[in-house]
Amino acid sequence: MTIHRFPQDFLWGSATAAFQIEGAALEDGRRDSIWDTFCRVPGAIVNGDDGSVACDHYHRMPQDVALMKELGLQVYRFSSSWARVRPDDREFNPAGLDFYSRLVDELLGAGIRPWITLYHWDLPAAIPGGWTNRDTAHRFVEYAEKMAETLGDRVQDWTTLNEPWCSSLLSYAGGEHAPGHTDPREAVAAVHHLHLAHGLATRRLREVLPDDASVGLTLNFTVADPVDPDSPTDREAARRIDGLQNRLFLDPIFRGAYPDDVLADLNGLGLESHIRDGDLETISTPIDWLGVNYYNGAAVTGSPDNGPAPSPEANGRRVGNPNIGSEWVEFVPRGLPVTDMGWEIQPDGLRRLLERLHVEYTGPADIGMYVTENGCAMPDRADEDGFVDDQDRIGYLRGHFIAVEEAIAQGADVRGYFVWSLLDNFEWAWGYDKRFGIVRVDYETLERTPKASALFYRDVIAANAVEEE
Ligand code: PNW
Repeated sequence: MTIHRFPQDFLWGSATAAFQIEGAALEDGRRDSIWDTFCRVPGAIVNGDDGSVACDHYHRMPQDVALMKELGLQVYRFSSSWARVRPDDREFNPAGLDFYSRLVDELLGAGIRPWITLYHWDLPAAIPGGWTNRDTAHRFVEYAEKMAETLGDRVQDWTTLNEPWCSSLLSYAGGEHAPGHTDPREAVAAVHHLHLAHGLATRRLREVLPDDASVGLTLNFTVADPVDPDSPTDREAARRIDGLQNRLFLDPIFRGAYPDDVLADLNGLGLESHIRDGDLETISTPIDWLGVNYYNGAAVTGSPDNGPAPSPEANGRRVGNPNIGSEWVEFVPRGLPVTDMGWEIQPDGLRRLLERLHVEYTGPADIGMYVTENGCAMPDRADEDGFVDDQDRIGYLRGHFIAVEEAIAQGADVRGYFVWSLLDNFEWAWGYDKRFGIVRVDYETLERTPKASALFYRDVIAANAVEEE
């Protein structure tokens, strides 16, 4: 039997996000985020679900941290809710700041390293124009500074943004995420202003935080393979998706420039009109690590001659297409097994992604990577005790752990892994219908029950190794 061993100082953890688990949406001074208002749009969220209670983590935080300790987690990736910390975009909310301060103390008391993300999508609804407004980047810096002043003495690792692709293209062109717009011009404005927010905040965090603090950001990646590698159209489809979903976010940060081919694909949407002198210098402020979120593989085909593809159906609702300028690209199922999201399970895509990022981006920048999210939704099959024997999730995780180890063996500098997610939680447009947790949440009683995958993960962490099946 082959055993894959990880480097001695490899960090094992799990991840969540504020809006997806906290609940207490209007308690202790919190006010609406764009996700609270989006949840009230009829048809926006499956079953009309919202985040008002979620996993009730806001009230159950100490027990949740105790659970993390039982599972042997070494690091916990969470996000702070901007809408809780600065509810009306005016005064900071002491009760909101206090919640994160207590969470950090609880984690440190349990011997778990806190890993904070400042923006995991719950923008205060009070901010006019959202990310189409350049000023939002400056509001973000003020919030980031306040968080650093409050937690900088105890939190070492800081993430500016989670998945700006989602908060720009999927939110302002795709319409699937808040604020649910379908305007490609708004989407490119959001891309640039999110980049700017990241760069400005990175600079400010470095001024406020102690010297040994680390600052990075998390991107989501699509490994797009051409359906037929010999077909120029399929290769062109793959280039476009790689450009729009990966390089549009990597290149400004690592190379201080938007990729020319992507600008050409987006021609006419006005991305360049938002760039001011010095912006790209700000955006390319060096970071200490790159967070990599990977869930699935994808195969692409299509032809521009067929014109833009019709808008996809999401949750039975007509929405826009996030692949602006490349709407004709089609994603084709390859017959691989899929998760409950319908996403193709392809661990090898993660290995290839990490190796490529190391060679093209993080290696030259002399920084490491963390897999900040990886995991899968699987159907709920609880027995009468609430236990889920999720062998399918164990198989998914095992395959991806091995992929990470193989990438490390090939020279990729990967320093940690966070499973998404600790708990079943509010899966955005899919509400509570999709379950990503290694711990089951009973949404009637809010009881937590570790699934078989949580016990498997505990053993992997303890061994710092995983066996091939
Ligand atoms: C990420 N897509 O979201 C987020 O960071 C998590 O909050 C989320 O729960 C997790 O992945 C699982 O979905 C994404 O449509 C949501 O391509 C949607 C997409 C990608 C990432």
